[in-house]
Amino acid sequence: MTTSLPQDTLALLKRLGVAESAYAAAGLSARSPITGESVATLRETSAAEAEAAIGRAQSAYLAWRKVPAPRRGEFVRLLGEELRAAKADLGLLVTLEAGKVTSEGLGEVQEMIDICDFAVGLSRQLYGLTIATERPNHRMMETWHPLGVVGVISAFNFPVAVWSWNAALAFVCGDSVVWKPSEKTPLTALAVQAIVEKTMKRFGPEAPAGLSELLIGGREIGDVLVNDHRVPVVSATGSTRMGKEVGQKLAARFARAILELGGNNAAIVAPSADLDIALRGIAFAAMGTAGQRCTTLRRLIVHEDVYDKLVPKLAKVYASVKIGDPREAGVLVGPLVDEAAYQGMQKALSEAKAEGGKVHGGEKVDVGSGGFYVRPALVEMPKQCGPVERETFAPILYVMKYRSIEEAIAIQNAVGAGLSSSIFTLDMREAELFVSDEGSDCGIANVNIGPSGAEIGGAFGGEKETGGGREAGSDAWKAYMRRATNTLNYGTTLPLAQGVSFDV
Ligand code: UN1
Repeated sequence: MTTSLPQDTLALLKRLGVAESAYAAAGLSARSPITGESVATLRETSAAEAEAAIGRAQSAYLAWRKVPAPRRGEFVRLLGEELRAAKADLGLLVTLEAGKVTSEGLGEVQEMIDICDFAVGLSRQLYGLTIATERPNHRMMETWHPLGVVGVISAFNFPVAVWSWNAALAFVCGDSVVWKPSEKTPLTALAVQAIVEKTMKRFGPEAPAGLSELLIGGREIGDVLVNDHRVPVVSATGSTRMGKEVGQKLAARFARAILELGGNNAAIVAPSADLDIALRGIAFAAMGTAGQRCTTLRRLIVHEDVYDKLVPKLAKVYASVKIGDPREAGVLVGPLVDEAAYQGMQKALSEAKAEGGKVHGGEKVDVGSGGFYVRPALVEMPKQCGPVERETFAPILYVMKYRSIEEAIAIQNAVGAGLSSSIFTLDMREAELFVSDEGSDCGIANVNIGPSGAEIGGAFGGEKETGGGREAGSDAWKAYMRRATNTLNYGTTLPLAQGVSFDV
């Protein structure tokens, strides 16, 4: 690369329409994991500014809720158009700031476009039910109404898509959005905010100022959002520890929480599995995004009859996968986000060794650019214990043996997190058992594909310590609206429900 990373980044920000005043100031340092160097510094939002932003968003909501939902859908359609136009630049910015390989950076923007398309259709389908009533000449129905300001707290690993899953739905639902992105990825957030502002201009005065607000900074500024009574729902993506704190604060003021927390996702490889498909599915799910997705495959539960066929092949793939600058063609594994991620990985690996694990890979790789690059680790474990039971946000895949499908499902379910899971099998009974009531206890359960790489349309999220939130598809929109049950009497008497009489 001839030009410097900071130069490339600033040129991209400019092309994406971000005003220089937004990033050329002392304060928070935005680093690229590609080299570890600072590419820009930004001023952090103060608590007073955050409160003012929430106030603007609250006023915006009061105006936006009056705009008919299909018109709000038109706004999101335009947002999708702007994202299509900006895809190459925004995708590259994701690569620079989060370290994702080119196709994954672009894929993340595609996911934003997809949720916009989904939300446009949804804007004409915010249906309520009509319900049979026991009272004559009455009608009972439910109606859905805009909720208010939606708070979004997102993580570095999907620095823009997670915002869009929430924002696209919130906008069609008649809500405004206040976003606190990860302090590790503020630049992509500035770019998205610039794209939203451009869309608002195109849409015209019906889009109120304050419809989309951005708070730059760390946890303290996130807390302002979480504790503000004008914010009836907060969607928070990140660690289980973070979600526990946020969830409790929201509960204390009876606000809604949409929590997308840690995963400790497993795949079962059954004796009948198509091992070529399994190998490719496992490789992408475990090593893609350098193991930094919440849906990353972290535990592989392999039937003892196929273990010796699969694991050596997998070890070969691990030994040969190309690691390096995520902008380079052919590279599949980019950098870890920072040194702390690297240390966390090394700690988990030495714990695994102490528990009897046999480690392939995991070492630091010098790609000549600074940054924290590692060879993904494949760790053969005698049983599920120690670090296998928790999420380490790095490319470590623990492999274990099983004998019966019931045992495999029990191992799969025996961890705190409940996000995603999969089984590789051609045996229909096993596949059906895995997705049945007695099967995987996760929010996502797949057959013959890995646990990561979910598409827009299905509800995304998980159970147990993953937090229970659902986003990005199905009826997830309901979390961004309030439901009212309405009973209307068009008769000339007043019959009471349950046969109660109250004659005055
Ligand atoms: C996340 O890791 O935070 O299913 C979200 C996937 C992506 C989203 C992951 N569509 O892997």
